[in-house]
Amino acid sequence: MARYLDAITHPADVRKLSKRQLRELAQEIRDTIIQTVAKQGGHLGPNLGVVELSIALHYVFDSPKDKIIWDVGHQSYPHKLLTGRYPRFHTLRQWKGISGYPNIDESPHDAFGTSHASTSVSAALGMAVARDLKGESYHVIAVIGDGAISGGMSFEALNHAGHLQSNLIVVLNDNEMSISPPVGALSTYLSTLVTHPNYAKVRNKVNATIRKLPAIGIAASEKLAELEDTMRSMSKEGMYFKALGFKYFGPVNGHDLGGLIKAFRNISHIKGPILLHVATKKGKGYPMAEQDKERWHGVSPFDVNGGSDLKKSGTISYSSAFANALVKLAKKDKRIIAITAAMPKGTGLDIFAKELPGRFFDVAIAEQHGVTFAAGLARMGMKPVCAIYSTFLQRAYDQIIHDVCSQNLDVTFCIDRAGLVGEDGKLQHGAYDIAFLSCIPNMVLMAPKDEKELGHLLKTAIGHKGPAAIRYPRGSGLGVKIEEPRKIHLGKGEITRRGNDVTLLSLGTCFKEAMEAAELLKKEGISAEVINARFAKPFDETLILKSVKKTKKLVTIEEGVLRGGFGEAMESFLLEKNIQVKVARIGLPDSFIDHGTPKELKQLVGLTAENIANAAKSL
Ligand SMILES: Cc1ncc(C[n+]2csc(CCOP(=O)(O)OP(=O)(O)O)c2C)c(N)n1
Repeated sequence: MARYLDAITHPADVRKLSKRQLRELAQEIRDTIIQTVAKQGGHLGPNLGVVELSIALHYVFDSPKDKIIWDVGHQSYPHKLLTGRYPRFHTLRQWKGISGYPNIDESPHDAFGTSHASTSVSAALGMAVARDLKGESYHVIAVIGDGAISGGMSFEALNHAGHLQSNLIVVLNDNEMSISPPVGALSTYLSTLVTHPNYAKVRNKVNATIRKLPAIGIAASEKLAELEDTMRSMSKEGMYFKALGFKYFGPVNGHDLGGLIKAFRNISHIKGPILLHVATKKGKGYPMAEQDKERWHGVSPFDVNGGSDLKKSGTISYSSAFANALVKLAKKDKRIIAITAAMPKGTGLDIFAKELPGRFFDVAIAEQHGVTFAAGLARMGMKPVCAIYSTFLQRAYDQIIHDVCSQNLDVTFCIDRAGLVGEDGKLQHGAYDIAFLSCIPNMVLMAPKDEKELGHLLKTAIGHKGPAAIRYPRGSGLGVKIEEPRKIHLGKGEITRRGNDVTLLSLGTCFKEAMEAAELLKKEGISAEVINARFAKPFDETLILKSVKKTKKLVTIEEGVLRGGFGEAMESFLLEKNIQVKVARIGLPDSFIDHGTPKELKQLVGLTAENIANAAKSL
């Protein structure tokens, strides 16, 4: 039983509470989030940091009439709890349960779906312009972190918003952290605003002026002019935003509920684009998360008291296997450079950064820049390796084509989280990379069957003159013994089990399910040949042709979309060769796949040994 949350079915219920009750509500929200994330995993630090901010937003603004857009959306748990979703919150990130991100199909209060960084100001501006064109009246508020605001799209959106001068509120949630420490001049600039000796003076002056504004609905022109004068007098503070055409306020303390409510109330009267700079503490209220912000950004289920990870696997992850192999190769070849876009820990490159700091670059949340930066390095004879999650590489598509592949530059893409990622859901699955990379001229695309082969393919990719990509999944490897990375002949697959009746051709780590399917088929007297394709492009034409000419039946297996995928390429290849083969393709459907456990999702799409065996039998 929750004292307050049980009674909050709509944000209007929040407005009925006294200041003391709001503070108690904040504690209840924190407790609920800690308990739920400890059980289910999810984003902890980002949500604990925005509890007061979320309460104040819903206290002052009138969602769903007013639109609140959460950038990335990983910090939307308090918002979900304040908008009637407490009764279902225990289903967070579970199949058919509450999503870990805003989702327009989940609630009218989720004004815009998010998951990738730096989209909120663009979406908010679009909504503000639609409102004005339709002659409507409501507030549009984008809440964006200091990490996400450094992404290119945010610059573009601020630039455009400053030009249009539409009424728009951007709340900068500045906790001085991305997932890892933020990178770049903008974050240095923001922290000078928060830590400047004048901060307290400036903040008091701004707050005092904001507080002097009359209550909602009363004409406030004189006070507004005074406020704008105050702002103008603060020559340096917020200069960056002012130069872009925004009115800058802050920084205000993001954990002072009363102060936040006043600030929101009063800026809601001001016309044009406004930026309210709010200083928050990531992990606020859970001491371990306050201390180690990176570790507690996003977590697996954990023990609330001791903080230990309850799901720790004894097997090395693909990310670590990749990073270890890269360090080995880079120690022998000075041209190798490692690049991440704000994911040093997630990609395993923190290992590389420790060993070879001079050749490690975190470019911030800037996948597009990261890829073209790599192209520049490659043009000058270096061997850059971009480790980017499949879903975030989508951002850099034109850069891959225009800057890397068209010039046949020597960039290696290490595509982590390829395939289904599980609980993070539909906008984080690495579903499309096979389809979107294999159609680009000059691109080589590979996928290892296990963590040992990942090292071999990495050496192959770096040794190849031209662009090459390796895709590998989230999570732990199969537990095979790692060997010294060795080069594999480009485009060579391998037969891992001989058979005569059907060919099971798998790309990547679905190899495991393919081998298990062959065992199941054996029990039914069917002899399956299993091929580990290794290469989606160029693929092993000779090996595949030889096998299907014998078996006349082919099942392709891939953890990527079927449309434009590996199986489709096989079908058109066989058609071109005029070879009659019955084909079944297993992979991801032409629909967005929601959140759930990896096991549930694999079952849903049929990436299981049983389904592969059934497909083979149906042929
Ligand atoms: C395009 C893209 N790249 C990378 C990520 C992974 N990512 C999720 S949250 C995050 C950090 C965001 O930092 P900030 O905006 O400051 O929010 P905070 O978590 O600190 O509240 C990153 C890099 C992403 N969501 N989108």
